[in-house]
Amino acid sequence: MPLKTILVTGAAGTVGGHLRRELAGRYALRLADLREVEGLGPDETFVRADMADMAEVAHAVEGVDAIVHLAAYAVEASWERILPANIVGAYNLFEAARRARVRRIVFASSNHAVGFYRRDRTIDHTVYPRPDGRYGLSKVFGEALASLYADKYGAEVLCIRIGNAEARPLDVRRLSIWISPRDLAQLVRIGLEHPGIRFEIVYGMSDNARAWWDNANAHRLGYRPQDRSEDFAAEILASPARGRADAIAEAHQGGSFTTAEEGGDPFKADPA
Ligand code: 15L
Repeated sequence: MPLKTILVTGAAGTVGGHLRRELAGRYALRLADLREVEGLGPDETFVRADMADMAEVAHAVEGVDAIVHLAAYAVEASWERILPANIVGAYNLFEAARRARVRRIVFASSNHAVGFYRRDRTIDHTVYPRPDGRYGLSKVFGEALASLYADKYGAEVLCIRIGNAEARPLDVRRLSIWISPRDLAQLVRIGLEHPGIRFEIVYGMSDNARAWWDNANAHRLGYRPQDRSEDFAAEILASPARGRADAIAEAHQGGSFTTAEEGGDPFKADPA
């Protein structure tokens, strides 16, 4: 059986790198990005694509079996950055997929779509969005776009509100929202393979004892996370806190995004 061809947009980013490693050998990956993707494996090809350019997106989508849409400006930023990369880019991707009759899409949403929920509240996939900035707002737009394309055009979309996908949790907040690369890959595979998906929202987190999210919808779809943030808790709680103390950020799930302005997440270097 030939491998299914999956288009991964934003493949040169951090999450793209994790998924390439985890999904190697299972799919033929067409890797799209503005930046060249390094070190292509035997089942990988690269296509340069600016998501804000419909013709380039249409070219990237041509002939694939399904799509994992990661491409985005991935921290809080100015409207001038978010609009083309995240909003126009998401529209172009869904519309190009519709025209090319590619139904199955995994959309990388973010915890920042609901970042203004307080940490003392447990939320599930049905809550009303509460974005914590322009970046979070663009992820709410992507989820709404997915809903429209599912209802109106028969798209099949799994939206994953990713917490923080890294090899290990980075700080106290991430103990609640961390997802390991292999658990994220499991969710992406559910999005690509699970029969009968129309429009679903799940949270992208591992088996985290300090979770703020009820991930019953992911479990209903068969998700069984393998990793636990608690295994790193003692070490993280013993290390000095990073960043400035900020009562608003500390009270809300989105953390520093809730008070960030153009500079984005102060724990991440903003390339701007
Ligand atoms: C995100 O959505 C960002 O893309 C990522 O860089 C992290 O900042 C993450 O959220 C987080 O909330 O930790």
